[in-house]
Amino acid sequence: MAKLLILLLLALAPCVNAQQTDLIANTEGRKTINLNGQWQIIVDPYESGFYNYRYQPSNDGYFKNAKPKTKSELIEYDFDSSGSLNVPGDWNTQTDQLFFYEGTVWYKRSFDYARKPNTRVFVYFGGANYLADVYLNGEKIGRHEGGFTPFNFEITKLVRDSGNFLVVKVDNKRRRDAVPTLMTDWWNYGGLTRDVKLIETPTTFVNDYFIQLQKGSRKHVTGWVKLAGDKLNQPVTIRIPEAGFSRSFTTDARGIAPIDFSADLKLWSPEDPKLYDVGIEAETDQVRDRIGFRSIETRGTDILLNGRPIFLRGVCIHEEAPIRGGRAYSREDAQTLLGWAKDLGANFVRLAHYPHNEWMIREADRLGIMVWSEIPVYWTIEWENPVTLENARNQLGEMIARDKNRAAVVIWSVANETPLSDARLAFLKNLVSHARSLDPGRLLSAAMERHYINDTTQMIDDPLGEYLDVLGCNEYVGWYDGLPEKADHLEFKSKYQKPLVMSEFGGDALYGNHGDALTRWTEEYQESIYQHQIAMLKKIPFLRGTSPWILTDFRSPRRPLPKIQDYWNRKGLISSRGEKKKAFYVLQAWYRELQQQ
Ligand code: GCB
Repeated sequence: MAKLLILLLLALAPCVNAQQTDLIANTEGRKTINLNGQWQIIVDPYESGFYNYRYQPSNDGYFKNAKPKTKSELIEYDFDSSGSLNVPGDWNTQTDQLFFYEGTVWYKRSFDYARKPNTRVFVYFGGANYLADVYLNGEKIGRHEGGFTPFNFEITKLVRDSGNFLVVKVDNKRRRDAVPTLMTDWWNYGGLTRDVKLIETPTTFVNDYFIQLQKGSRKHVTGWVKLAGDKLNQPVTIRIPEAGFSRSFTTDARGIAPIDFSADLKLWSPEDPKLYDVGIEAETDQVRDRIGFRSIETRGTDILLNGRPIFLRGVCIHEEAPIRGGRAYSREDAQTLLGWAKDLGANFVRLAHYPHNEWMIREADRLGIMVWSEIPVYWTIEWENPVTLENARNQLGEMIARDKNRAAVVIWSVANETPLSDARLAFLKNLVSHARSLDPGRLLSAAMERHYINDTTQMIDDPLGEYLDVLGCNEYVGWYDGLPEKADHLEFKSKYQKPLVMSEFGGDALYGNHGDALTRWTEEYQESIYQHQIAMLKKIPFLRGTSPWILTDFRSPRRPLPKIQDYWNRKGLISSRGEKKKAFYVLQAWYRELQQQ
């Protein structure tokens, strides 16, 4: 009972980061000052910049950026003569010394900023893996947990005209109670991995908005606008000039105005990814965005885009930079990865296993690629820990906050391959209802497991399926589960009358390694998996999408086999250097065939 009460209280708590201001969701449409570039860094494995020798938090840690004032003063660190790292970017691939490092690195960047009267200023981080403590001019301004979602803190009162120093302690130690937990199959890239910027706003500004088609409708737009500041009660106009639309709404005492209107809009689709310029104009602030409108729903075992059944021809992608390696963070990275997906014939990508940087979503919007976006509730999370649940809820909320206006995102996924238990079901049901309350329009899914009910039948009956719109299912027939031929005799059954996306299948091949189709790690073996898998998948009557594992090879500490893996998961259809393996063409041929239908 007590546990239930705690869970309930936590579920009602608005945000895990008490000091944090609401996310300024659209940073593209406002005035920003870029803080990317070289930051000074101090590697601090013992966290002695944070704790004193009695392991108590210290009052004059590295965040003070102190300098000796006399020749006798003892100060044992100095940002300005320490090394530097590029931001955005992970630390692991910028210097060999930090390749396997998991711990704390301090970042410092100095800047000048002449604040104009009647403005507010925020510091915005696209992502910091995993735990970030942020200080400005020696004062703590906030903490953020979670490696893949954005956050911002207001610095209006602290910022000065010149000589500001922003210090961030970034700690990527894995923890049993964290999200993700200790065990994953990807590299734990640490650091300020995404863009950092200052955002300048008027005193009362458009903090956030949600402008999308109402579920089930292709004309009716609903949502809300939210102002922050002291002039909360204002008229706000939504303008879509190209559609000849303009309508005013009035925000209430909390600064919120529900939005509700009908408009004749050309719908967004992979064939025609139409985006409109949308203006959100209050008296005190104006923001612009590029928004697409489309409907997404399910009917029986079908997925309907704009009312028409579709098949999701997809592929999974990790957020790793092609060729350069390390975390992807730029528009060019997104263009390369999504360009390869297009080349494959994909109209859909599963962005595994955490929210990717915003460029990916913005580019997908522009290119007409549907997106499955997920949070790192992966494998064996602490299902009974209310703090873990709150952390997962917060990451889910931040993912939805950033991308809720992107037409490309059609599916939010709450988990990947999580083992059945009552506690896990309660945890994931909580996430499902949280996602629905934040975004009633999109489809919800999770990558689940299945099990054999006899030698030739796989059953999908995970109790979580009842709460999802789309069933996601990972299977490795031909790799972890028998040889490729095994797929020929397999049948899939489902307890639910719902669409299935085969969210993972595949196997490893080292590019350029050739042999016969039964020799592990060869391109021929991987090719054979895809041939047998595709034949099997074609026979599943309720299959409405596939996202095989995975577009490109990616780094993983779990994959040490010398000369083959060398700490890479080799299930990519493309090598880390951009070379296409044989299986790529097998999948491409099938996707072309599907495209003709
Ligand atoms: C899975 C996981 C994925 C792994 C993959 C593999 O089921 O969801 O994160 O990387 O298998 O290669 O084993």
